[in-house]
Amino acid sequence: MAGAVMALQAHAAQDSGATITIDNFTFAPAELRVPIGTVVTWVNRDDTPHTVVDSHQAFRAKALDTDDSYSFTFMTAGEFDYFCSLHPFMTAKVVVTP
Ligand SMILES: [Cu+2]
Repeated sequence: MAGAVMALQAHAAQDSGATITIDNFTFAPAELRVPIGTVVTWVNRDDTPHTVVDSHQAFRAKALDTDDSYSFTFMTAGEFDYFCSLHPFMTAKVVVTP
């Protein structure tokens, strides 16, 4: 049991990924802080299609159906405001730290 827990922690330390869940017309977390080089994956858990569009065109996902996902690797520090182009009231932010 202890070995399994340690293996899981080792995997998490090597994995430079983060996940944002889309559900009930909401991005969660609303603000995600990650270091440069992180692969951020958005997963649509809603029963409605959503998109992920950066306000400054850094990235743009096509419409994601239920359980579809989209990944983007952040190679620049800064604040990335994004929204769903189908429901522009859905807004959130990724903060990339150097
Ligand atoms: Cu949407």
